[in-house]
Amino acid sequence: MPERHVSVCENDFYDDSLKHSNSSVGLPDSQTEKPKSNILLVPKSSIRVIYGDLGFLPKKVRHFVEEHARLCKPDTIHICDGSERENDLLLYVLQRDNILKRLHKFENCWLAKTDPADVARVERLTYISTHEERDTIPHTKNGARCQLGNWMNPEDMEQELNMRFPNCMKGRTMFVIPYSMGPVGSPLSKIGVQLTDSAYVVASMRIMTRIGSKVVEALGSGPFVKCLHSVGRPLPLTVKLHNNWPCDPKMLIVAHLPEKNEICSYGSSYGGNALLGKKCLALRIGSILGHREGWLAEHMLILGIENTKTKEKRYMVAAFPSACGKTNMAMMKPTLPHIKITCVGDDIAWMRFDDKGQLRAINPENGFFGVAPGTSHKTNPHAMDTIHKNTIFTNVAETSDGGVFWEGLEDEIPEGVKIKSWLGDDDWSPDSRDKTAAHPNSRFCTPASQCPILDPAWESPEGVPIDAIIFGGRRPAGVPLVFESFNWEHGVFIGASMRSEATAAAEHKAKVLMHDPFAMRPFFGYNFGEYLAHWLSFAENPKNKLPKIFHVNWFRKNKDGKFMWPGFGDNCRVLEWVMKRIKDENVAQKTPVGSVPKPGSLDLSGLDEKELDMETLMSTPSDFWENEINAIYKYFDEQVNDDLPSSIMKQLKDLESRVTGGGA
Ligand code: TSX
Ligand code: MN
Repeated sequence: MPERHVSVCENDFYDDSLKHSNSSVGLPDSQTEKPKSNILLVPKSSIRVIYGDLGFLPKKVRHFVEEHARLCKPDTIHICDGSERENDLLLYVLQRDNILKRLHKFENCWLAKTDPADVARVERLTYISTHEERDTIPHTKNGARCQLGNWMNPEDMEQELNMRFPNCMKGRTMFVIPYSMGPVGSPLSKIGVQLTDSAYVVASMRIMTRIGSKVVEALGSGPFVKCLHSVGRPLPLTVKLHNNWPCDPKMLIVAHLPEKNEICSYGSSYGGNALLGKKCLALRIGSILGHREGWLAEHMLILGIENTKTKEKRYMVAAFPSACGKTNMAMMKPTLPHIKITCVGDDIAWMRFDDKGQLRAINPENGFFGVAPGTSHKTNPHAMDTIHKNTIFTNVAETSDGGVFWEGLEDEIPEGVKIKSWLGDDDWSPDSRDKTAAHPNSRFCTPASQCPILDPAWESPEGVPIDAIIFGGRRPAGVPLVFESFNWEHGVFIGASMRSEATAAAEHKAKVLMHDPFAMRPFFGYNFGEYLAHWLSFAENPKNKLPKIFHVNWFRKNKDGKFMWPGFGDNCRVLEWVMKRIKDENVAQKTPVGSVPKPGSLDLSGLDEKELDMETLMSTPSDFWENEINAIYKYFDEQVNDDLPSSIMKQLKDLESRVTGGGA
């Protein structure tokens, strides 16, 4: 790519823009409501709009910008149009300020290193604020801490926000990002407007969502989610920054105010804390809107699967907790020659039953924000082919030839190339002081359009038809490779009972089974009991063609601790079986837990069948399941308590009687 990014002079550019811009934020005009208390009015023209024009924004957006400019007091305002010219300017500024470094090995690729204290979502400080606590979370039992979200009352929340946002953007530019989750103009899409004082956030939002003037046009006078984000470091600085990365982890908060259609995030610029379209809007606020409007916002990948022999094509969604390889599955390279997989999305699905009763899904995102470590040509070749241009990497290691490195790429780095770890050790080796070269939560942020197996219908405004819903988890024991639910209610129960092996905390190595219902535990926007009732309600409409529901487990281990299933591209064999079940082929047999493939019905051609113990891989040991059932009882009782729908409790009791042989 040309060096033109560097040749753009930021000051000239902004000064030049200013000549064409005559708007500014000052005293409220006649159409503006008087600002609420403790906002000091500033004289007209004290906050210059240096890019774009406030006058081109819909009145409601303009008022939102003006009100928050008066609150946060940025020096200047930049209204994003989403143009290439604008992106060049942002990349120039980010480079000049040593926040992004160009990776010369690739085309238009960039490396960001954060403050080591700002590297992940902070669930503990992520709140949903509603008048009624029970609208947000179930009442727990036995004094248990609620694992299904954090609630704060609106009065306390207002105080928390008032401690942070006034004057928080002093000396900085406030960017206004109009963005669409979902294709611009699709009836299934939602629009947000994010105010942020971070150019890194703008550059990332430009990849992960659709931004700019086309969104403003589509918005018109319609509703939008108000999103406010600040790094929490007004200028001049009062502390020394690490890696020039402004943040204030001590004051971090991610607040959702569904009753005001607002999201406020302070103190972090990292992914899910700061790119407010993704987890905050598309999942937490999205699930609330879906509950209200009769649709589903889910933490699911969407893929297409085609059998080129029978010419049949279907779409499926799948929900997995973290560390199960969801992005790998979304872009799977099948090992069966007659199976073709296409990718619609790797993280979020917005789904609704159309007027014919067909479930349809869109991917509200525009890019992939994937975990880098573990991604390689072996585990995910299509991701590797996606990220070699127009990508922002965060907290990965760099190589002396201007490339990137992370754990999992050991076999892919050229001879003689040196590795500089994310923490700055510039001759890193596996026995260096920095334990890993890349941070374990390091990311690539890359446009979906570059994925070589992107589905042709991935931006279809009506969504793709969904015929199977797959849940999954990392289960070392007891859980079969695949099983099918007996019906919709049983399937909802399977989603509610999901567990997955995870490292309990960064400092402990021990793996424990964590409950993660629907892989949504950190992302529920409202009471999980009501969420289950919402899922169950789709069975009440006789018009709805309910998709079949499955559970998969790629991670079962044998007595020697070895994985029993080859996984990765071989998972297409399981998906092909799912496809047969969609067509009601007689290839399933009942177990107490669900229906598993009949012997011989999974295509295992090309695999070393002597190495595969399919019987054990599909088994449902009753001692294991009795323990599992007890853990689910305890979880439902303590965490969901009175809000658990009775039919879900009945499903658990039915499972228990099937497992114990009808005794209970
Ligand atoms: O992503 C994974 N998938 C899904 C792929 C479509 N992973 C990686 C998980 C970490 C994010 C897997 N790991 C999968 C899997 O299906 N299966 C396993 C376990 C496994 C690991 C290695 C081997 C087999 C199974 N075999 C060899 O290494 C030779
Ligand atoms: Mn996710």
